[in-house]
Amino acid sequence: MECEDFTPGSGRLAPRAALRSDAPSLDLNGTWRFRLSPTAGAAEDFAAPGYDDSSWDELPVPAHWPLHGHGSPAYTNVAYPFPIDPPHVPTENPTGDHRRAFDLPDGWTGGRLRFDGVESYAKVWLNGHLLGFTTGSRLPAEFDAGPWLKPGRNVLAVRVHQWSAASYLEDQDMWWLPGIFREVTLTRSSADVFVHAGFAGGRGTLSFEGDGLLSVPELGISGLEPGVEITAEVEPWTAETPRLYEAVVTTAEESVRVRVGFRTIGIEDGVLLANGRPLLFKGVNRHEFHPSHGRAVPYATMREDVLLMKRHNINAVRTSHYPPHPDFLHLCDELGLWVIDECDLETHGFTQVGWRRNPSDDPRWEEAYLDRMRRTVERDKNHPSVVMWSLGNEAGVGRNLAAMAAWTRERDPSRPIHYEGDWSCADVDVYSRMYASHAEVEAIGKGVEDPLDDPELDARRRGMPFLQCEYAHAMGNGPGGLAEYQELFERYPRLAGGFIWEWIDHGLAHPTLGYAYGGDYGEPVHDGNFVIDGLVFPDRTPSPGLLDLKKVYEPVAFSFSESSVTVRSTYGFRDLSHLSFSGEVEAEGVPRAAFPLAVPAGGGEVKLPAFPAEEGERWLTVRAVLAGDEPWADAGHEVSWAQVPLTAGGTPYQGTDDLSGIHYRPVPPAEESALGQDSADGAATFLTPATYGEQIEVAGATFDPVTGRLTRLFGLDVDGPALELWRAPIDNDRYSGAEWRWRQLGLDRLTHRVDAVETGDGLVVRTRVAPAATDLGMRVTYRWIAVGEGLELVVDVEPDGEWSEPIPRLGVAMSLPGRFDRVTWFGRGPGEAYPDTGMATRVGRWSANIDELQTPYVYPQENGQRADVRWAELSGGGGPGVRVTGDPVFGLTARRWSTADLDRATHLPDLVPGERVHVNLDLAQHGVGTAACGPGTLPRYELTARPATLRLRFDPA
Ligand code: IPT
Repeated sequence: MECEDFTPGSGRLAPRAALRSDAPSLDLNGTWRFRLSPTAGAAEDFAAPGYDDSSWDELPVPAHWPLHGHGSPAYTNVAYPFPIDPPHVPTENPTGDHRRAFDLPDGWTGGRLRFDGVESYAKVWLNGHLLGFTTGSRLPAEFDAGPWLKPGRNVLAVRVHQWSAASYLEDQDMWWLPGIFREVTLTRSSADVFVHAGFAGGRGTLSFEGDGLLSVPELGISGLEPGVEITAEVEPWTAETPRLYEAVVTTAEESVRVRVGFRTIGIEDGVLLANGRPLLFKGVNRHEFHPSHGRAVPYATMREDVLLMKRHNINAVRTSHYPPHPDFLHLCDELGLWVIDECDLETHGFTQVGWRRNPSDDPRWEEAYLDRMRRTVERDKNHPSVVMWSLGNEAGVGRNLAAMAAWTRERDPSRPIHYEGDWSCADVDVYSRMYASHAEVEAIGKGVEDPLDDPELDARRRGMPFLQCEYAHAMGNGPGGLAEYQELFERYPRLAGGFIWEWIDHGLAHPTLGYAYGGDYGEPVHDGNFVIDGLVFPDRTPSPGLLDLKKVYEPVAFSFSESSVTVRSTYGFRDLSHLSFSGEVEAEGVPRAAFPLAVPAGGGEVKLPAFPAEEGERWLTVRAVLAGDEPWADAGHEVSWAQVPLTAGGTPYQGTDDLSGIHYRPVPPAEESALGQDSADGAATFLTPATYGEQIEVAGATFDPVTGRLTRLFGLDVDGPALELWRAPIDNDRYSGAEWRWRQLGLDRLTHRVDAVETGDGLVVRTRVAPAATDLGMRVTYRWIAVGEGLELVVDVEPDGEWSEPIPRLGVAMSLPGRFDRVTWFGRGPGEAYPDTGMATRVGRWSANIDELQTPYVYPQENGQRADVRWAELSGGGGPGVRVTGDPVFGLTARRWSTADLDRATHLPDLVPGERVHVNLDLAQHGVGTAACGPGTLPRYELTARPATLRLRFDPA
């Protein structure tokens, strides 16, 4: 088959820059005629201008045909969804024939047909004449249309094969989505320019390659000839200060506009520099994705991505794993993001056959590799935002990668070259890794990483800056460990930061499943929900992970003394004069005082007002917000903040304890309980066994004498708090094997044996909680006593047997009538928090309804815990409420389904509200980590089985 050729294309014109030209162009997007064939070999008669396509369907261009009712999407991560036998592809090769007629405006001559993106192989005819073919899905291709254009009506025909030899080079972790998914244009522009704009020693340098003359009216530059370098007084471009100058290059045929940003990227002493200053990437990996349109992303959506990134303190993007739509880079220039522009290349699936026949080292593929790199660099070379070229992702090692690097270095020596897949770094300028642990990143930061075998390569690599092109896998609940990475990135100059994996969940809108992931279209080979691992949900709602990232990436840091706050800027390229600062004091979450803070542009120590002495919990919150509108956010947008508790004397607390609350700290051994002291022989001193058949009453509560369970509380029908060790596994639990071990252990099916139910001043229920088929268990004693109108509960937990590994959760679960729908609490909020997440949350008084407490992870899993809750009131439905108070704090979740329901669900619509409200009151949870891909929970956030005490109080409210 011709689509099984190693050659990347034929008939195409040399690649050139994506430019804004005044030359006429004709937009050929819109409604085309479309026909899908199951194999590649159908007759090509449809290319003839007179062919009757009236029986064909209609299809929009740009689009992926599987998202318009023709065939289905398919998702694989590493695996190829076809047998590995390059360059061959299956006979079952969905093939989309596309046709459209267009009228040429009067007087039009010549022009190029430009395709900005077609997956994976396109063969193009104009008026029945074959123009050629192209591969390289996320790269542009231009054909000379001139000789075949006719006045009046013209007919364009394009045959697109889903599978081709090129598919072997496009094994990125994403949906396989064939189609003409970017614009088609007929343009009379043919210009190419390469503008070189640097910034060094406080001045800009400017020159260009190409034809014509360049002018920059704002700088008084006009008539600059190619190859002549001039200097100018300019403001530099940085992602923080994206200053652009409009340049025009005029040739005899056309004028092209290029927005010039003056900046120089360098590496000195192993430190990555921009304009001579250290450059720290606070980055994300961005795939192009829209839940209805796939990679045919509307402009407004690209803009939304950039705005969201800017508003969440993200300053960099790796365009994983292909060049994005050209407009995305214009937005990065304009709004300010550093970009690693990655070539459209991945051959990851060869890893599953021991990298045998990997195209990266096979000379027959060299031209295809070089073609992809040339088209990347030529298209995007004028963007100041693009500060590094990346050869691709996960393509193993080999000569073709070296050839790409050599060509790139020659063509554009101004930008460092990146590629992660070859740890020897033989062909690149920066040392890059993915998912390295904190410990390894620290070793690299210190320059004491394990050596390479080759001393020369080792010495070279040791002199390179380091970045994590992927880290902190944002799949489901999480990622944990962000703050600890950032601390390292900011501490060691060699570390140039990193890029979270990844920006968005690629969940496809589905009529019954909510969002679809791998397997939902019946794919025989797929990788399930591994495609749902973003910082924003498919509809771009920020997940808690993005909110945490915003906090971790914030550019202003605060520290407190007894009378002042010290403000430190971590901006690299601007001062603090665009921010306004203020402080606020809340007592138990109720505002008490608010005041402005006069912070110098360079930061520094600022005196705090004197706060009166007062008992009770008070917090001082300081904030930095935009003083005026920025192109990416309005005045008032919060950039950074910090909180500190006030002592009773009214000064910021200076101790080292985390007074925000639990944020899980090791559970101290069970303390002596004030309730029902046990005597040495284990018998209660003041308690007597309950009598069978008689309900037990303690204050406003009724207990079952057999199970010891609370059945009624303040007149409400409740199902009493009982120990639970289980959480609906999060993705990091599932993919790390922890879920499997926990299920083996039976933590999801605990039995509760009641050993004694004793009454006296209160009630004591002694139990042993354990799964079947093992001798491990927990001895759990519940002690209830009346306090005022309410009840106090002390739960003592004592592990029984050899518990050798972390447990997911330690807490009690109860249920309330379904009429409850609102929770007001004092603790961390407003969002969810787990031991190693929730940096975005702050101590305050919050209120939400039960639906709002749920985090809609596309794959349902444990979510929505409010941490460090001092007290919470559950109310609603017109009846009395309940107040739960922690001593000192507890973790709270409230849901309309049980943990078991959440555990069983695989898509959001599976979660159907039931009759009850299920409430978890937790002492601790195991950390979240990032083990779905990368390191697990850091040891300090592990929850291990050990003696523990949970103290709660219930009051009518
Ligand atoms: C890494 C890939 O580069 C990325 O595309 C994505 O698949 C990620 O994994 C997982 O979501 S590669 C992996 C072997 C570390």
